[in-house]
Amino acid sequence: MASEVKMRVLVTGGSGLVGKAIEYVVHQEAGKLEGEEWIFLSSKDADLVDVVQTRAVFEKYRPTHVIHLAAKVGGLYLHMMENLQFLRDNIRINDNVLQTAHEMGVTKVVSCLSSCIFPDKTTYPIDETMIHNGPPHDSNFGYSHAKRMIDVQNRAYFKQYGHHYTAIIPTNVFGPHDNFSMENGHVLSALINKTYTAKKEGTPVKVCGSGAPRRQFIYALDLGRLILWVLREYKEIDPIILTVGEEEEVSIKEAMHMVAKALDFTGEVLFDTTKSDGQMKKTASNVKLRRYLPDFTFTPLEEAIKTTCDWFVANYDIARK
Ligand code: NAP
Ligand code: GFB
Repeated sequence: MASEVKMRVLVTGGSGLVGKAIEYVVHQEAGKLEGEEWIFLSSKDADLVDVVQTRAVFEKYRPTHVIHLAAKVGGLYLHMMENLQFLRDNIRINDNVLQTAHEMGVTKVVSCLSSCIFPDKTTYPIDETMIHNGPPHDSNFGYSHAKRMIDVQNRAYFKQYGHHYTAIIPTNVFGPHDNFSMENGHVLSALINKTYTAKKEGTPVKVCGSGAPRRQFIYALDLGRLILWVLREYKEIDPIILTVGEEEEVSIKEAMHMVAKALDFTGEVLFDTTKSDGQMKKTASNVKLRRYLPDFTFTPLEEAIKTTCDWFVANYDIARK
């Protein structure tokens, strides 16, 4: 007799950087418990901007739990060009997923915010209580406002229906299966592709901006492990920041050096100061996370960058770029 399904988890955005990391943790690190079913969606299964397709895919899989990652995503320079599309697509995707989850009786939803949605003018470190304290950085105001509304909507579902819909707030994520586009990707993936290409062609690497901005990077597999903990153990509606400690923050210049070392690149590195630096920093506190998980071990940044570079080189033909 088939065993009873206790939890059926639908992962929206399951084909992306974070979704693939969760899939790895679930299938390769024994993250899946007995009686669980995991479904990883891509936009080919359903365009979640469209409510009819969203309902159809929920009807098909009838999840009890949802990890909601699907979003229009991009690095600083794509945001600067397309704030309107980031706002509209993400508002629609998020409302379609949350409302359909509600209509179909989903027990728990874990959605994904981002540390770039916090107020631009703020004190540091930023913590979970500050999300709505002022306008976000102008470069990605569309995405930020759409993401902030997830937190508002989660609170409304709890107030009106007692639902346990919550959110996580990762800082900058990177790892295998990232989008390595030199134009539209996030900084580490773009720099990995630029450096690999520069080494092949014997040209300098062009880093955008001054190299002075600072970022807290979290490795996608560490994030995947933490998201499983949130799904199983985290009981709050209020969001939780998932990241390394403040002391792990590095400058873009330092990150570039780590990429160059990992790819054994000894050529020239140029800084194109005609390009925007974006937010100079958005240092986030992981004190709340540490209260829950004092012993969680993060992969050291240099080691995770090396693994990501090795993955990119080995999978160059299939990597998104
Ligand atoms: P990603 O690699 O670009 O993946 C995005 C995922 O969303 C893909 O699976 C994509 O499907 C799916 N998707 C996009 N538009 C869709 C649509 N209209 N309908 C259905 N699915 C759609 O992005 P990621 O870095 O994994 O991001 C995952 C989550 O983490 C997002 O919510 C993002 O805002 C958040 N986040 C990311 C970072 C970061 O640094 N990367 C930092 C903080 C928070 P296809 O593969 O079919 O296109
Ligand atoms: O990852 P990123 O694009 O996004 O990083 P944000 C931008 C920083 O890296 C800026 C520098 O300081 C850039 O000047 N940089 C240097 C580069 N070279 C490059 C390059 O080749 N490509 C890119 N992209 N940057 C994001 C939001 O902000 O925060 C995202 O836009 C996401 O949506 C992420 O939520 C967490 O960190 O500035």
